[in-house]
Amino acid sequence: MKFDDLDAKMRVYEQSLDQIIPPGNYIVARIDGRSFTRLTKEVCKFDAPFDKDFNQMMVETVRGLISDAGMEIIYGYTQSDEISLLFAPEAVVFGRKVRKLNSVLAGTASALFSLQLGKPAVFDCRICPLPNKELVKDYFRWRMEDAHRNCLNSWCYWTLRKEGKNATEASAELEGKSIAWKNEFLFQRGINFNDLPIWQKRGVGVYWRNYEKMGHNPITNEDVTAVRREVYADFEIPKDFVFPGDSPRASLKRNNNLGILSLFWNQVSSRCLKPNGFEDDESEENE
Ligand SMILES: Nc1nc2c(ncn2[C@@H]2O[C@H](COP(=O)(O)OP(=O)(O)OP(=O)(O)O)[C@@H](O)[C@H]2O)c(=O)[nH]1
Ligand SMILES: [Mg+2]
Repeated sequence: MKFDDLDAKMRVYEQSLDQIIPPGNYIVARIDGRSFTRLTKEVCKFDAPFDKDFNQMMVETVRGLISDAGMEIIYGYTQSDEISLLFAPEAVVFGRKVRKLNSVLAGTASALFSLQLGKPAVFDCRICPLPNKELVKDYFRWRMEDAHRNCLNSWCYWTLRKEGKNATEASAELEGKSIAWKNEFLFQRGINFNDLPIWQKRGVGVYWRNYEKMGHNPITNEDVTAVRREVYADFEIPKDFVFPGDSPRASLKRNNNLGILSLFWNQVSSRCLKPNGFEDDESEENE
């Protein structure tokens, strides 16, 4: 058989499971750490229930994914070991092929997170096509409510563990208990659930925004203000999901909340990732 004939014959099988997200649908990808219960408790021993460094690595992973302009991601969100990414509705990334999105997103997230951790870590990915904006809002409301429930449960669980209960005893004690009971349980131990950091209760939003940067024009000898873009990590997202672009928070103020690892990310991206298609995340709009 000639190569061209063999090629055509085999491609039919290779492409037999290909799926494409139909135009007009929003694409949402959810990336989730594989066996992160073991990774966070045995391999690395991160603080429980919440570890700031672990969360920062997740945030930097989202930042890295969004910084790849070719991906057309308009909003990123992370809580626990998961990341949700919203693509522009008209996105043509990878021809909207499900297998390509799943494999590249899982691979990229795994690489970005592993580089920060210094150990191999693996993420899976699933694609969720959403036919309208309302469902996109519902999707993010769902993940935020999941974060809220997990936050309350894990604070109770780890409080019991720190009091000496083993895993089975702690789970059994919380079985069937109401939200009010859990709040009271924490309150009696000096933890006011309402006062816990918002990133623990709702997760973290990551998106492009503009900011003003002061500069000096040596020719005119004048101070000038330039508008630049950055991938901003919002650790205090509002209770209700605000659709990207509708956000009053996409302001021009410089934020001081940039991740401590963004410096690390800039170094990694310039050393390792730019040759493979990652672009500068500081495009100048108005000098
Ligand atoms: N110590 C610690 N653990 C965390 C933190 N954030 C998330 N995790 C853990 O990450 C795990 C995420 O849960 P799952 O995704 O359901 O469990 P998994 O073990 O990753 O299992 P699969 O996703 O099915 O592979 C839970 O065990 C969380 O406790 C953190 O800040 N500190
Ligand atoms: Mg997981």
